[in-house]
Amino acid sequence: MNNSDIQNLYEWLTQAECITVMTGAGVSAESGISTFRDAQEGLWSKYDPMEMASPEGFSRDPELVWSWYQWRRQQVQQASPNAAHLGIAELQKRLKLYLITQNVDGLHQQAGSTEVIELHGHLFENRCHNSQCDYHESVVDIEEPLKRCNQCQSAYLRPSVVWFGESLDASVIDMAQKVSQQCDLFLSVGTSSEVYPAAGFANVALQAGAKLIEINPNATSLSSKVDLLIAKPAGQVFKHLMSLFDD
Ligand code: BV8
Repeated sequence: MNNSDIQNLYEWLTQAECITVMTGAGVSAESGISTFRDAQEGLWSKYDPMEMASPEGFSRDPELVWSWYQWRRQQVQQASPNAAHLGIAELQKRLKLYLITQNVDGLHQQAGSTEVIELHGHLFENRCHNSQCDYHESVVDIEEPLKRCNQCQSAYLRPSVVWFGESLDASVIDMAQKVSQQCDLFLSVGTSSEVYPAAGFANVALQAGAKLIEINPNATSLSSKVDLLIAKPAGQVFKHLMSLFDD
């Protein structure tokens, strides 16, 4: 691990007034959760996640999409937060730090992070697919088969996540916009920076004069704009970084 990168990261974090962190699926990779663009595993390898995480995909084959989410819930239930989740949670206790995530796995909260801005909803909640019906469940049975809403009987239950082509909650967008505008240091961790509006918040921070750091083993469309690029797995970076806070 390139010590000067981690030393710079440590110095920029401790000198910053206000930090905003944006995470994507890559921050959960070292917890054993496949990212969105990695080849899906086993049974799911022949399906396109972009297709399944969409209302069209659900309407076309609700059983298939429901089973995919139940499989993902089982994958997440067997996973634990890794050093990146734990490091970000610890930094939140020591520094003025806001956390935006595209992930729906809840691992940031499990690691101890609070006030997590979940752009794309939460995997372990269900809601009715009929937008006129307000039925939702905050406890899910990961073995339960696809079922119709108990309240309206007209639509199937589906996970309370934001699918491609669906709008994000306006208040969540406002919060993410605000914390991206007011930070002087923005960290993009484990995201391909391809999904909008999530990928736009780094540019909001840039326009507001913030310094940008990207932590990702692979180059992204953001990489050419950042002030510090750490092309390493997030878990390794945060493990090393947090040892500097302990010195
Ligand atoms: C919207 C929840 C307004 C579900 C997700 C046509 C029609 C409609 C919309 C659009 C359209 N064309 C474009 C759009 C906009 C669309 C979009 O951005 N599409 C992209 C593909 C171009 N966005 C939307 O639809 C959004 N809504 O715009 O509403 C609207 C409404 C109607 C009509 C028009 C507009 C909604 C987007 C939300 C979709 N839901 N998740 C679920 O999870 O099942 S997004 C999904 O992708 C996940 O949340 C995931 O997090 C996210 C982004 O991906 P990443 O997190 O970046 O993950 P990815 O796999 O891509 O990359 C992982 C990265 O980690 C890699 O770079 C890898 O190198 C790195 N990595 C790997 N290991 C590590 C690592 N990094 C660090 N450490 C490691 N160890």
